[in-house]
Amino acid sequence: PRQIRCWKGPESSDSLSDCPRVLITGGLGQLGIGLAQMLRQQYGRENVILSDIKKPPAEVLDMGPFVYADVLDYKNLRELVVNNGITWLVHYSAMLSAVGETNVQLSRAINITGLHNVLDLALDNSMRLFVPSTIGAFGPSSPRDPAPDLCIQRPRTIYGVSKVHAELMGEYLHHKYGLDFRCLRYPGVISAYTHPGGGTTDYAVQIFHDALSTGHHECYLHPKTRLPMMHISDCHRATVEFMQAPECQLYLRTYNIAAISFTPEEVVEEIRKHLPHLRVTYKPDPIRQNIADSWPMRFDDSNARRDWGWEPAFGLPELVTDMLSHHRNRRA
Ligand code: AKB
Repeated sequence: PRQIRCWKGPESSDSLSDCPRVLITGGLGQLGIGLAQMLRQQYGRENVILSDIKKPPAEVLDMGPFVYADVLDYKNLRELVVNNGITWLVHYSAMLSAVGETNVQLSRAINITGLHNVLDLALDNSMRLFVPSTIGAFGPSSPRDPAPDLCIQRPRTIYGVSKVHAELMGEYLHHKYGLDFRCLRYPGVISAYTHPGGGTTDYAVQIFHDALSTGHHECYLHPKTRLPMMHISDCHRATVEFMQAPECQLYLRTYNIAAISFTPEEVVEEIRKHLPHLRVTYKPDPIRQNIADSWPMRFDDSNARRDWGWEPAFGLPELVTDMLSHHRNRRA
């Protein structure tokens, strides 16, 4: 059963009052556009507003509403929330793991001060707030194979530290003031149309571009570095299903979600079933290798499966086939 009824189309007179009005921050990153598309299919084009500090490409403007929003500017955010009657806030604005280490101050501002702004806004305006966390919220002293929902978390990146802070602040405000805070720990997300930018898991996106363009990929991780990964459509579906889950089913406020776990060597082997001539060289980059070595190899997502029915659709063979066919279609 769903808590929120679906948008029934423009003719339905009672449909709009049942619909969430969604604002997505950091909307032009890897995840925002696809999530907006999925939400718009269910709740209507005008009920989902993408925002970012960057200028959107024309095709994004054609898809639905877009506004400028700077997560460091509380007044700007508040104006958007009030003027648009926002009820769900999806906070995608963040600096990822590897790039965060090159500018810790900026990362701290975006990932921590920005988070404080959306927490205050969500609390003051009774919004449901979704903040993604990550495999990066774990560190070398966490159990790595698999990492459960509740265990030691001592990450060694500013990104990880800020995500643990987000998990704890959101849960604190939920328990103290009833904030409807929801948080999923995402694995590395693999997408064909949008790029991540600055993450440790980005090789698993880049390798598909390289496989079909130059036929050569230089991997910055060791061939045997295993990390949890997920197809972007599984990630969007998990997010929507979790946002729609009735509150009474949520025994936790922060859940791991898992799909696949692979090493560079294993994804290469799978891609070579389609492209036997793919050439891969390995040149581990100390910063990203060090980060990856401190992260879980596998996620235990049994609580998400039990509480709100999470189930991934893409295994490694399906993911590889889908990524290659999207890239081929784009190139055709
Ligand atoms: C990163 O690599 O930083 C992100 C993540 C796993 O959170 N993709």
